[in-house]
Amino acid sequence: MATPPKRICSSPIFNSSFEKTVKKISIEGNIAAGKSTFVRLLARASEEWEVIPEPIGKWCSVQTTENEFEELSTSQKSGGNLLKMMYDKPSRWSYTFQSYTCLSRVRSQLQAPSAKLQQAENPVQFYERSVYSDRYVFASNLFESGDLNETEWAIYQDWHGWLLSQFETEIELDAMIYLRTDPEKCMLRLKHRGREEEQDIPLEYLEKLHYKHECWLYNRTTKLDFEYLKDLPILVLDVSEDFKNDRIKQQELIDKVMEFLSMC
Ligand code: UDP
Ligand code: D5M
Ligand code: MG
Repeated sequence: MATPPKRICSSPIFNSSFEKTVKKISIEGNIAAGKSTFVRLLARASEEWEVIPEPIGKWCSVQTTENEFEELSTSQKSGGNLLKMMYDKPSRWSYTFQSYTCLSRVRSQLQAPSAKLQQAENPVQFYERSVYSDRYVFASNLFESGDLNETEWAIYQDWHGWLLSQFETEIELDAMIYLRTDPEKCMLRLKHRGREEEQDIPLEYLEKLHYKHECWLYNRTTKLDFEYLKDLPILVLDVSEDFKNDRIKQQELIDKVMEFLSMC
């Protein structure tokens, strides 16, 4: 299902008279829906497509600034595994986690296209998730579950809104792709992936995140604070069936993405 675009899709990467445009698309979906698998597919599908994976490695091994602590060993420089800390003690670490994920996503979304992409006729950058899923899925859910308190949620929304307004034109997306599948399937995939930090995640958490995604990207009933997001084109792809090992299914998905891109 694709909603028609109501906004011109262009993000200037050159300010010269030879203005080229790069489309910025985020890939959204629940934990273990298949986003990383899907972006790897996209990266192989076209020379004109570049993917920016979620910087999860940074969250699992927070590093202190090297220059400041030159005398420290590598293990001493590590600020720890923030993902694990958040899952182990969400009421203590959720706010810290949101500040760090948002910082790393802003950095990712500001990343200039590669030299190769700048030569492309129809360049596209695909991001695994976005600063918007941070807020409208995760942070909002953590607030509702009491792991962010009223004060933290208010401060978060204040700086999140302000920060994005400062980088508005550079960060704005042209469209989103929602990889939709039920929470039970995500749980199976999560267990299959076996990421250590996530092994105690209950199905109930995935159900809550699923509901957040559905309200935001499928039913489009979430109250949004960024005007342009309200009309953003969204392609919904059902990924309940295995596509990782199914060439035909993969091609079907790529075809849908190509058709969608031609409309936005
Ligand atoms: N996976 C799978 N079949 C699929 C898609 C994903 O078996 O069609 C597996 C994938 O190999 C991984 C797990 O499901 O072990 C979660 O996928 P991924 O890491 O891509 O999900 P993400 O969390 O990035 O959405
Ligand atoms: O997402 C990677 C992991 O990171 C997964 O355990 C969810 C978690 N994550 C990602 N962003 C957030 C925010 N903003 N808050 C809390 N948790 C988050 P995966 O879906 O596996 O690629
Ligand atoms: Mg992933």
